[in-house]
Amino acid sequence: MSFSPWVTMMTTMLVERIPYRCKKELRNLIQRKHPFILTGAIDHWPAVSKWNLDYLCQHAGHKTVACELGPLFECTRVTDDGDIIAIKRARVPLSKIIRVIKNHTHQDIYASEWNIFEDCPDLLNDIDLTTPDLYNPVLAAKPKCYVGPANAFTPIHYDHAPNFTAQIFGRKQWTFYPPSQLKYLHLYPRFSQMGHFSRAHCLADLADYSKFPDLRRVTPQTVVINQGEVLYIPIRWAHHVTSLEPTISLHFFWKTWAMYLKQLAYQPAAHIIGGLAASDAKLNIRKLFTCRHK
Ligand SMILES: O=C(O)CCC(=O)C(=O)O
Repeated sequence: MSFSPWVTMMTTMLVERIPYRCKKELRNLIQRKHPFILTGAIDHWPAVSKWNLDYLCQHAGHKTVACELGPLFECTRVTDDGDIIAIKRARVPLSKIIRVIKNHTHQDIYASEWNIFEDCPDLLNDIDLTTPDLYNPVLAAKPKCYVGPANAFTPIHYDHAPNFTAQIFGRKQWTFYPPSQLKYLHLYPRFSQMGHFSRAHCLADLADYSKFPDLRRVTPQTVVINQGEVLYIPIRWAHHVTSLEPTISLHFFWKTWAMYLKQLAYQPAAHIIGGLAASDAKLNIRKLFTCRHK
């Protein structure tokens, strides 16, 4: 039996749910460079049973956290060649953000990229950086926390680094586009600051084929990631994300060895004086583990 290329493409695009077995198998899965959802990998993390909006408020309510106010692109002015002029991000006490999320008074507040373990090292006791193997001390960036309301929306973009997202509380819907389809996503000019974002900023834009005709050619795949699951997002897989309810997630970005070596080659001086982002990650893990074991 032979399948048409279209059927083959649809089949190869599936984002599978895979039970976590061991680190070796996880490393093999990463090599496939395809998103997947890992189940049963963080069931032992106290965070999965303990964390919710009230818990974060109790432990970190007094911390001031960066958040988006309003849909990202309504408050972001972008020039014709894709440069950002301004992003409306504010620093707001977490307790206030959580009050807004709980009272449904405003859909458009989203605490994003919060370095939660720097602010609250004690919360490291609620996760396990060693299982599954989410944290490579040399390559990792600081884990980032996102806290937002139902319908919080992150517009289509792709990332230059791979990422594991651990869904700690609530559910999120992710829609993926493979790297081969980036050319249909109406991206901003490649080397501009917005080069990894689509000009289609919201769900209405995605359905507007008169404005974005190439979007007819994409075959997105949508998955829902549940509380306690981990999603792997390879580099250059574009995605947009909608929270289905109030959510808390932890995002673990890291560089591949190829990226790390390229960075070393390009920035030897920075490396010598210890200014590399990766060294920052190295210092950071030391700090993280010091906090964890003290
Ligand atoms: O969870 C979100 O809203 C966005 C996260 C994201 O885009 C990412 O981790 O690459």
